[in-house]
Amino acid sequence: MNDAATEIILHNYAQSPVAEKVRVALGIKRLAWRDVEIPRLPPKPMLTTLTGGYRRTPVMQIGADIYCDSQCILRELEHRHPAPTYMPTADAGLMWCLSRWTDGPLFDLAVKIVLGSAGKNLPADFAEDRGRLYLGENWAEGLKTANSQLPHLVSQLRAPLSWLDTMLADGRAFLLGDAPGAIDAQIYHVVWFVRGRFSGGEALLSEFVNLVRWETNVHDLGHGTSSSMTPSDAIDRAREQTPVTERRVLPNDPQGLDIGMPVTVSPDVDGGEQPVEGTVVYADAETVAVERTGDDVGELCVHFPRAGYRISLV
Ligand SMILES: N[C@@H](CCC(=O)N[C@@H](CS)C(=O)NCC(=O)O)C(=O)O
Repeated sequence: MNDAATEIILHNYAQSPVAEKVRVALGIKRLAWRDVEIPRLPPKPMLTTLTGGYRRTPVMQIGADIYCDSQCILRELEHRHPAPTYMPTADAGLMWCLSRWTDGPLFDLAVKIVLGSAGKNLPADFAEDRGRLYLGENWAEGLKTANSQLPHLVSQLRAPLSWLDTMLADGRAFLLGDAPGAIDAQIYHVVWFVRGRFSGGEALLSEFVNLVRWETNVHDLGHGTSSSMTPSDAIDRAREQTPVTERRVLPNDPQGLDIGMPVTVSPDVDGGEQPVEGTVVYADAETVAVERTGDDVGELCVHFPRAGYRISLV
């Protein structure tokens, strides 16, 4: 396969903590990738042309295959580039389970701390977009609650930080030992977000010297090697390539999914997001991939995690 078919393209922006998770993950595997900058706020027409409506950050593209959500992205990177592995111990299953907590409740807590502490300093359009995405329809109320409960919210974050700090006191370089793993990136992105965007972040983290040493180790892994690409070149790439996803649905699918079945897929949270429409190409316990034909881009295959996503039959 030529470079165009296999080159990793990451649609992201610098300030995104979830993109930082994936950039660190690219660094762990020392991969080369193309960096497409996307807007921080919708509309994101060049991105949604590829995804069919999914608007979150980041999204990975390889040829005409589009991978939504960092969970799905890390899994695909591990599949295509197995060494060095994201799972350096024999506990991969437990690590995936733990990542449901880092990517869900832990990240949501950090978002509440960052948005709640920023209060009136948040630009109105940003507050409205992220408020609705993370705090539901009553987001304005949610922001006030987060602001008034800030000390409590910080106490909820301080506990896991203290557990990790105690564990790291044995001098290990990374959470699982000498080698970095996916879980380092999955916890690091929350610490990076809190340090960079919560006004009390520095003070909170300074309590944890072992965690700060680990943070430096993860930071020093770098982000692999990136070079920029324009959004329109990424769209051209998708048009010129064809999806490589295998057509297969594993038995015992709880939703009775089958190849060719029309479905919609969206994050299983109340974020007011547009579901992606397509027909099932691949489904197993952890992934679903749907085929769609996009304006200007032809046939694409869009991949999502099963855990955390809702598939509706149409
Ligand atoms: N579960 C998703 C979460 C992605 C997410 O919420 N990303 C944030 C940025 S850090 C986002 O999309 N914010 C709104 C935006 O970028 O438009 C993942 O792991 O990729």
